[in-house]
Amino acid sequence: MHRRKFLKNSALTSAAVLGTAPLISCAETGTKTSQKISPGRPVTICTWDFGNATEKAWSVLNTGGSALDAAEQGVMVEEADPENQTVGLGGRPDRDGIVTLDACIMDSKSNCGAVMGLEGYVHAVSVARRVMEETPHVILAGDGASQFAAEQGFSRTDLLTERSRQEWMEWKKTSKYTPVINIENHDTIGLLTLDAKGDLAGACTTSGMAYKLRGRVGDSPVIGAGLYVDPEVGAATATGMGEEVVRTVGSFLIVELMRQGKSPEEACREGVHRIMKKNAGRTDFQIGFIALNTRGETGGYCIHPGFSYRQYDSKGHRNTPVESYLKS
Ligand code: SD4
Repeated sequence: MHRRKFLKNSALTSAAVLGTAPLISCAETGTKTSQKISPGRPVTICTWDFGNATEKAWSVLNTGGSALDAAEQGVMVEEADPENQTVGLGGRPDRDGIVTLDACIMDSKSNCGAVMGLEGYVHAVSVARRVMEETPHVILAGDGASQFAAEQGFSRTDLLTERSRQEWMEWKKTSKYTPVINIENHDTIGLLTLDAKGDLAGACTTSGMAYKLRGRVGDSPVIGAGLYVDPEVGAATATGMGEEVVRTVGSFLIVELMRQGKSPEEACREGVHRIMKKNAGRTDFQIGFIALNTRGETGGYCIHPGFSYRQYDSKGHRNTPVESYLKS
C-alpha cells in the first residue's frame, strides 16, 4: 500500500506504524536504496522516501551537473507534486487557509539563499536560489519574497488544491489550534548532494506545519537549522518539529559533530538525543536529520512520536529500532 495512504488509514498511535516510513532515500544509478561509496562518485540523499527527487538529482549529477543544480532540481520534483501536501503545490495551508512556503539552498562556498512565508509560487527553492545569486541578501520574507519572485519572472500559481482546501475546512470545524507535525505532516524534503568534483550542496523546502499560525516560520529556510553545508566537513538537513530544530541550530550541530570525527549516522543520533534531552517528558513530536560527509558517507537518525528511535545507515533503509530513550 502506498505509504501516505497507509498512514492515513491507520490509527497513527504506535511508533511501529510510523516506523514503516524510511527517513532517508539514496540514489545511485537511478535506484533509491543502494549507496556505494567510491571516491569521485557523486552521491545524493534526501529525507523520507522521495525516490523521484533523488533520481532527478542523480541524473543531474551523473551527467556532469553541479551539486547545486542537482539539489535544486531534485527538490523541485516534490514542490511540483500536488499529492505531496507538505511541500510546494498542494501543501496544507496555514490557519487562515493560505499556503505559505519556506525554502533554502546552500553551496560549498557558503553561498546561501532563503525565502520565508512565500505565497503563490511553486518553486520556493528556485526563488531562494535567485535570492542567493541575484541579491546581496540571504533571506527574503513574506510580501517582499513574493514581489521578488514576480520581478524575477516566476509565474504566480494558486497553491491551494481542492484536496488541501477540503481538509482545511474540516479542520476548522473543530479548530482547536493544535497543528500537527509528527504524523502525516512529515514530508518536508531536504536533499544533499556531492558532485564528481567534490562540491557539496543542499536544499530544503516545505509548506511547514499544517494549519500553523499565520506568519509562523519553521527551521526549513533557516541556514544552520534546516540545512547546513560546510565544504571541509559535510552537509546536514532536518525534518520534523521546526521549533525544536531552530532552538538547537540542528543542522549546524550535526556538521560540527561530524567535524569532531563522528560518522554521519553518529552525528545525527547525537543531535536527536540533544534535542530530546531538552524535551524530557514530551512524546508528541518528531525530529530527524540526515547527513552526508565529504567522503560520500551518509546516515540519518529519527525519533518518532512515543520516543521510539530509528537509525539509518548508508543503505538508507534500516528501520530497526536501536534503543529507547525513555529506558536509557
Ligand atoms: C517545519 N521542519 O516547518 C518543518 C516541517 C517538517 O517534516 O520538516 N516536516 O517545522
